[in-house]
Amino acid sequence: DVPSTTALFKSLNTDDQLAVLWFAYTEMGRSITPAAPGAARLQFAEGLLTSIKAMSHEEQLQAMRDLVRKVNTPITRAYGILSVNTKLAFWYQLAELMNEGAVVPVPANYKMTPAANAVLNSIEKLDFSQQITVLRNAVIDMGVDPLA
Ligand code: 45D
Repeated sequence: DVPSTTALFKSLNTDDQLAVLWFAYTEMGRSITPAAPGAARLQFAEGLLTSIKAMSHEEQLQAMRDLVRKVNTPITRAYGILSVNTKLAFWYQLAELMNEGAVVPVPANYKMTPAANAVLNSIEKLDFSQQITVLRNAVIDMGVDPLA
């Protein structure tokens, strides 16, 4: 269910969390698109996406790891003030940019760890709205809330 899948996700290490998000995106991508990850919402993440696009691949990966690990940086603080749906739309947009080659790709031969794979399987067993809830739970605590 949603709580156990969320807990499993949060127990993963940083790279496993990024990998699960990536493969969830590649599998959900087509079903998410009609729901149109809030083009309007993305205006609030535009500056953040622009900064990330300007980075080297290495820095892009580091920025994403910092978000997962809640390392305090200008990027993670900018993320921290976004609403949860904008956070999701931001991750979705990053994944699209990965597809376009503007953001560091997952290596073609990358194999998920068994732990990451177990979480992805458990996400796949949920219905679409539950999957979205798990993803919201996954991204809501990432980054740093500058007001906290
Ligand atoms: O070398 O607004 C590894 C709705 C290690 C509607 C790596 C919605 C090895 C309302 C870490 C693997 C609710 C539908 C490298 C929105 C290595 C609304 C790199 C929902 C390079 C927004 C890994 C939207 C990397 C939804 C770079 C459901 C991984 C959106 C990067 C869902 C992973 C979005 C990324 C999802 C994953 C986005 C960027 C699932 C993004 C996933």
